[in-house]
Amino acid sequence: MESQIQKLKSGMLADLKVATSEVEIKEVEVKYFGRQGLFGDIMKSLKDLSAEEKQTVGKAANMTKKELEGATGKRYAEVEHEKLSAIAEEEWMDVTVPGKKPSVGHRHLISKFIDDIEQVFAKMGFEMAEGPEIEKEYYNFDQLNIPETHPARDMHDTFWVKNLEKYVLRTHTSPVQIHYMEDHKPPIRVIAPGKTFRKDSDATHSPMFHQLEGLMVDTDISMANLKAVLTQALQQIFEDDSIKTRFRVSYFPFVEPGMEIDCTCPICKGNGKLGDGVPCRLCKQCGWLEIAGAGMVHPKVLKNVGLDPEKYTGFAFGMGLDRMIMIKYRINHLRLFFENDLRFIQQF
Ligand code: FA5
Repeated sequence: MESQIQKLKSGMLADLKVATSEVEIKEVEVKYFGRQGLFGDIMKSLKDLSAEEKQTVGKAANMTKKELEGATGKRYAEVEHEKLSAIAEEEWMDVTVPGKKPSVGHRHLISKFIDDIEQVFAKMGFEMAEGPEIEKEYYNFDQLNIPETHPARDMHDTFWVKNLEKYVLRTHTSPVQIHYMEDHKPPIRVIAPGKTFRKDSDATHSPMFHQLEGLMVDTDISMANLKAVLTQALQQIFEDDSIKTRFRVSYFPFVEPGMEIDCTCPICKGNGKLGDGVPCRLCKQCGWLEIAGAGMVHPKVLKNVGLDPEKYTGFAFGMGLDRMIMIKYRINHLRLFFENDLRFIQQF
């Protein structure tokens, strides 16, 4: 009987040695100590022994069981340790290696330029205003005296909002004039930079571009004020005191008279050619660059917002900001503004 116990012991120890997971150890436990287990068979056969033998064999059997239970516990611990070591090996990392720096973006040149321009106008007492980019036809066209038949309303120029009748992506910042005059009484001195949208696309036209609207309304505003404000502003924006402006007659339904404003070319200083006689490519040798549409606010527009045109006059202008940035920073394609290539953006 004692040799049977020894055999069982070495059998179980061998089985435990090759068990490599908790499940396998459990199977070994069941094989030996389970209800139908091999150890149970030995205990059952004790009943056939003499009282004296029962005592010695029983004692030996109990001691062996204890030993085997200890060995099982040890094997569980070993397997757990092996499992954790494998995980540690797999997930090992060197915490002393320097981390990767997350790349930080850069303020876009257009945002920087708008901030700079706001500073220039703020010094002249202009406030900042905003308006919606998805605009009612009423504000974008009707209130600005742009009749239903005007070509600017044409599908070729304008993005109409589908399923939202009479809404457009604003084609200019001029509707902010109307919003502002509805909410404020003169004296008014305000600028409104923002995104505008038209069905255009080439090196100097993009479907989304930026404009800056300016509006000044009071009891005694004339074109002299417009000239003074814009000349001052352009000199500061281009950081060049020699810049001059000129007005050319033009037509916008919301101003009367209407004009295009040109400024002397900041590259050739209005000469049409550079110091060494090379023709100036920026202004195509004419010495002037078109900068803004402008004019005196049309009496009908003043009436539309409830202001008496006999009492109040005002000027308004709208600059194309992207073109001004192209001029100031010598950028030759609008596309560069919208590709979001950090190598470009980080230069400014
Ligand atoms: C206007 O949009 C008028 N609202 C300006 C105005 C305001 C006149 C107040 C009178 C009083 P215009 O369509 O000319 O005008 O556009 C103004 C400027 O926006 C242009 O000179 C040009 O610099 C810029 N611009 C127009 N279309 C584009 C485009 N597709 N891409 C980039 N810039 C553009």
